[in-house]
Amino acid sequence: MMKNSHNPKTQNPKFATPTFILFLLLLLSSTPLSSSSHRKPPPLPILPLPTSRQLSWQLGNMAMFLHFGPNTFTDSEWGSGHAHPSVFFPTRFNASQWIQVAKDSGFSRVILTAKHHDGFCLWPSNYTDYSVRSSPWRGGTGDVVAELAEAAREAGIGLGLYLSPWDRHEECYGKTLEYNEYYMGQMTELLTRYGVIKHVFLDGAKGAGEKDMEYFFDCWFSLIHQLQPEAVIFSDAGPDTRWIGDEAGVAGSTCWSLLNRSAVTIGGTDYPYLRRGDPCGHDWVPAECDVSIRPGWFWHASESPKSARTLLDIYYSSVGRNCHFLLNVPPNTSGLISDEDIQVLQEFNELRNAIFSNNLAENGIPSASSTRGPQFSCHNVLEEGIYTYWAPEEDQSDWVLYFDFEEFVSFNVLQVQEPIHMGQRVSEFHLDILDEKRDWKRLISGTTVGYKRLLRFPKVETQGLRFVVDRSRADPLISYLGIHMDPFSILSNISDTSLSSQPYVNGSQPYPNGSQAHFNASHAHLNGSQFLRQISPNHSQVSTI
Ligand code: FUL
Repeated sequence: MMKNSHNPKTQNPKFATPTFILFLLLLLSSTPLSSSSHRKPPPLPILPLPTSRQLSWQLGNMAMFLHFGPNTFTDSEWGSGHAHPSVFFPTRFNASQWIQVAKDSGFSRVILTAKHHDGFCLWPSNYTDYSVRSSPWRGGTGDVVAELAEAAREAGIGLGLYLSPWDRHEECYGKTLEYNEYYMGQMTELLTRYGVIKHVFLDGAKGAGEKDMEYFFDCWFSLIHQLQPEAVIFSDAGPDTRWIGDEAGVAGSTCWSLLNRSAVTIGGTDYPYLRRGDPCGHDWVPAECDVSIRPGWFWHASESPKSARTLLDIYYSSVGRNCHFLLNVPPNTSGLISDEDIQVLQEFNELRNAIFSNNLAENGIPSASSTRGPQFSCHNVLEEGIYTYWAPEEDQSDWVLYFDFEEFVSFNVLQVQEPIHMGQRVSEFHLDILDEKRDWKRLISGTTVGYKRLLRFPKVETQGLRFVVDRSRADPLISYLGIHMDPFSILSNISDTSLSSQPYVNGSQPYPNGSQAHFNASHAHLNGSQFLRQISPNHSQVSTI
C-alpha cells in the first residue's frame, strides 16, 4: 500500500484545497456513477396494444343504447320499412332528458339508432324521403341526431351512432354498387354534421331470405376513421370492438381482448371464439356486451324493465369480464325515457356505488414478492386508474401481492385491473386467504383479467390475503386490486365457475336471501340453440349478414 508521503496527489496542494473537495462532492452528487442510481424505466409493453380510441372507450365502462324510431310507435321490433313517416310523432321529445338519465346513471356514452333496419332516418338525409323530414314531428323540421348531439356535447357524454346496413325500405338495397354508395353517403352525412362521434355501431343482423348483397366493409371502415378518428367501429368482428356473441350481456369467464381478425368474418361468426378471444391473437379487438333493459330493443307498452339486481349481475358478467356494457334503454312514444326505467337505473347506480366506492384493501398493508423499482410499488394497486401499477422484478418465479390486516376484514368480491395500455398479460390467477390457523387457503381462481375482472364468492373474514399470478404472457402488471362487500347479489345467480369448491368461511353470515351457493358450469357455457334464443328474444328470424 502506498504511503501518503509518497503519494504525489495528496502532496499536491492543487488537489487538496477545500474548493476542490467541494467541487468533487458536487460532481459526485450530480453525476450518477453507476446505473443503480438511475430510475428503472417501465417494462416493455407486449403486443398487440389498444389504440387511443379503444382505450378511451374501455375506460368508459358503460354506454347507453337508444333504440328509437317508427318501431316505437308501431309496437314492432323489425319494422317492415313501409310504416308511413307520419307515425313518427313523439309529443314530448327531449334529448336532454335522455342524456341526463345516462349521465346520472354512470354511462359515458350514448349510441342512437340513427337508422334501424326499417330504413327510416332520424336525421333529414339528403338521400331519401324516408326520414324525420316527412314526419309531422316539429313540422318536418326536426333532427333527432342534431338535438341529441347538442345535449351530449353540453353534458360531456360521448355520442355514438348506429346505421343499419340492412335496409328494408331503400329500393337500391340488394344492388351492391348503388347501395354501398347510398350507405357511404348517409354515413358521411352523419359523420360530418354533428361534431365529434365516438362510436359507430355496425349491426350484423339481416332477416332470412332477404336480398343478397355485398357490403364494402373496408371502404366503410376507412371512411369512418378518416372522418372521425376518435370513433371506435363496432361490428361482429371489429375492427375496433367486437360483439361478445350473445344479446344477454354475458361474456366468457375467460375473455381476451386479443383476437385474430383474419379468423373471423362479419356475419359468419364463431361464437365461442368471440366470447373468449384469443391469447395468441395478433389484433386488439375488445368485446362489447349489448343487452336491453326490457325484453325488446324498442319500447313496448306491454313490457317492463329488468330489476336493478339483474343489471348488477350483467355488470359483473360484462364489465367484470373485461368488456364494455352496452345497455339499451329505449325511449317511449312520448319521446322520453320512462319513469320506471329511470327508477331501475338509479337503483343500479346506487348498488354499484355502495359496493365499489369502498375498497376494503385500503385497510391493509400491502407487500409484494418483488418490485421492479420504487415507482412500481405494490402501493400503486390501491390507486384508482390503470396508469400506475405494481410491476415485479424481472425473472421471478413468483408473482404475489400480499395484504395484511390488523382487524378481520369481511368481503365477497375481488376486483383486479391490468394496465392494458401495456398489453393484456395475466392468463391464470388465484386468491388465497389466511385461515384461523394462519395457513393459506385457496378462495377463488380465475383466468383472464384485462381491463377489469370482478369475481364474487360467499362472504369470508380474514386477516390476510394474497393475490397470486400463476401464468402470464409476460411479467404481470397489476394496476388495481380491490376487495368489496356486496350485500345485494343473490349467490345462486352467479354462474362463475372459478370458485374454489371449499371456500373458507370464517363466521360468515348467510347470504341476504339465505340462498345456498350453487355453481353450475353449464350456466356459463351456452350451447348453440341457447345462443339463437338469446340473440333474438323478440323475433323468430335470426340470420346475419
Ligand atoms: C340486432 C338487431 O336486429 C336488433 O333489432 C337490435 O338493433 C340489436 C342491437 O341488434 O341484431
